[in-house]
Amino acid sequence: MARRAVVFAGIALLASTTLTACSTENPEAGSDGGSGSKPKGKIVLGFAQVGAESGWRTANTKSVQEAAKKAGITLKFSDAQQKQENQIKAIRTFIQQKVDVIAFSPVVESGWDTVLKEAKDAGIPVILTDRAVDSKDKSLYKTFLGSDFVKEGTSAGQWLTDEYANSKDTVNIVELQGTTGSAPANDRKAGFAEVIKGDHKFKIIASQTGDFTRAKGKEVMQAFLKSHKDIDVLYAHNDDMALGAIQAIEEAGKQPGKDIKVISVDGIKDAFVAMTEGKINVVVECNPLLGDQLMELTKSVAAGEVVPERVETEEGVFPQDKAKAALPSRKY
Ligand code: GZL
Repeated sequence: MARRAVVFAGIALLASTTLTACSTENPEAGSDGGSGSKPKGKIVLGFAQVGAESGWRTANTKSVQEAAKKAGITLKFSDAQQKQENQIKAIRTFIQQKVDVIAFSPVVESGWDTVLKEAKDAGIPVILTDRAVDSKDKSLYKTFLGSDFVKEGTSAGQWLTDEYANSKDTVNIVELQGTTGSAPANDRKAGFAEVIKGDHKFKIIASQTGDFTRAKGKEVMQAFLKSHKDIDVLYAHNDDMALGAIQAIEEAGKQPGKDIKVISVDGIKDAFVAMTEGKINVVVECNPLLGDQLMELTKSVAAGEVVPERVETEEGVFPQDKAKAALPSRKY
């Protein structure tokens, strides 16, 4: 999937003022203590977050909240606990509250046109951050800020084909997919499959969702280990599932990183520690620190300015031998 990506290089530091308020589970609380009136001159951003399912998500939420405070933007924040109906409800609440801008990370790609049309009819611009929607109507949102998940999948596949370049043996792979229907799960799977399809020695013998969580990642890996005695590689769509799977691998008496090579995505600190311990072989970075860029875009769309259709974050690939040196400077 070729994409015109505009890498948003610099992030202007924003004047700091106080964050007036940030509702937690329920956007009803609002930034004005429920009085209904909006602080004069302040932009009000409604942000509907996916949930708190992973270390990546926690870092992403912290980045958005800190950046809003720094930018002097009033943030109304909601946590959907990984349920689309909760995100839709939060967006409708933001519309009723007449926020200036709505931003959200769609938990899954489909089913957003109706509520996005309601935001458009209310004259409220929408920014997609982190995950994308599959809507054909590009007028329903102003821009997408986040990663190229297909590229992350191809980077994971490229590491594998390099690692086994001189091997003729079959390489049995199990895959822990992210949340079913989500853009990162769909695209990381597609990118990885695209790269390995060129060499028939690579066989994905099992592939199932672990919903981006440690607990589910462990549970599904336990099932994989029970039904497959010949697993060579685990490809996990995020670090939390990889870390859960590592526990299952060790409990099965095998060495993660050696008996079963582990490829992961995100780049949270715990994954770098696991790489220094030899338990993960490579991490493809997915940057959650989108807060400052999101606030820049929020100010621009609130002012009616034209913004790039797509703003991508810059990310790297960290093989195990790079982990020790990189760990001290990891920010999430
Ligand atoms: C990717 C993000 C994914 C992370 C997971 O941008 O949507 O969701 O890879 C997180 O850790 O749960």
